[in-house]
Amino acid sequence: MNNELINAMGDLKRAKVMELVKKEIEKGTKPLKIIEWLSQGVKIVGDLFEKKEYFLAELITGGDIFQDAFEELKPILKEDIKTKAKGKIVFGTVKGDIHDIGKNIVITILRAAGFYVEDLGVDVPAEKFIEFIKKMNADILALSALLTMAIESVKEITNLLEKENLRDKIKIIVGGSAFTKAIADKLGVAFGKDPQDAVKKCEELL
Ligand code: B12
Repeated sequence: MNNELINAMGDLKRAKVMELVKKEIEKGTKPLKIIEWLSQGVKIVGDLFEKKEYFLAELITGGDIFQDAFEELKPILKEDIKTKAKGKIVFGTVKGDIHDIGKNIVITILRAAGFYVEDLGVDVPAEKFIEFIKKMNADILALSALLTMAIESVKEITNLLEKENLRDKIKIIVGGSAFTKAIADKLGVAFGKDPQDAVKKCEELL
């Protein structure tokens, strides 16, 4: 555990975060491990925001530093993924939610693992997901949501899939801090907690 890195991320010390990330890369630490530490640091940012010690500007900075650090890790991520998979995935952050850092990480790793992933972006309406599922004849629908209220958008998507008689033809996986396994179970969908879990669950779903 690199507490210095976790705290530098939580304290929004961009230069320190970048320096420590580079050091970890040089040491040969696995990129997914570094992402785990950065995520713990960004969780501190979220918690301080909740306590009103940080404001929107800090939230934005936190996301931005994470994104910068992730760019450093991207080139070495591929080596960290071993898998047999392959299938077509439609991926997006659901309507009402614009968080995409986690989504982008999971997509990078799924692609590195050999999946074809169509990234529909953020704040994606249910109809657009359905359009792409049909167009691509996709195997899996992957949905990201960090806002609790965005869970409603997932229900809207599953309802529309039922209406279009597509629900049995597509597997659904959700992730992001709005979800727990219990919530996913209630919705009748799979849950992935991080990029490694996403690869594992998508392989199982196929
Ligand atoms: C950075 C950030 C922002 C940035 C987002 C920048 C961006 N481009 O994404 C900005 C500043 C824009 C933002 C805005 C807002 N935010 Co914000 N944000 C965060 C913060 C600090 C970090 C999120 C993050 O990027 N984490 C790092 C990534 C790597 O982690 P992750 O997203 O969880 O993803 C990982 C896993 O969940 C998983 N995963 C993610 N998606 C998927 C999908 C699948 C299929 C799978 C399998 C796995 C998976 O894998 C990822 C990698 O490990 C969180 C705090 C937190 N604890 O999450 C708050 C947080 C999510 N935000 C929050 C809020 C309230 C807001 C705002 C409403 C604030 C406001 N007043 O305007 C707006 C909402 C705007 C909107 N409509 O969406 C709340 C949500 C509360 C709730 N439960 O509803 C949080 C929890 C902060 C808090 N504690 O209050 N935010």
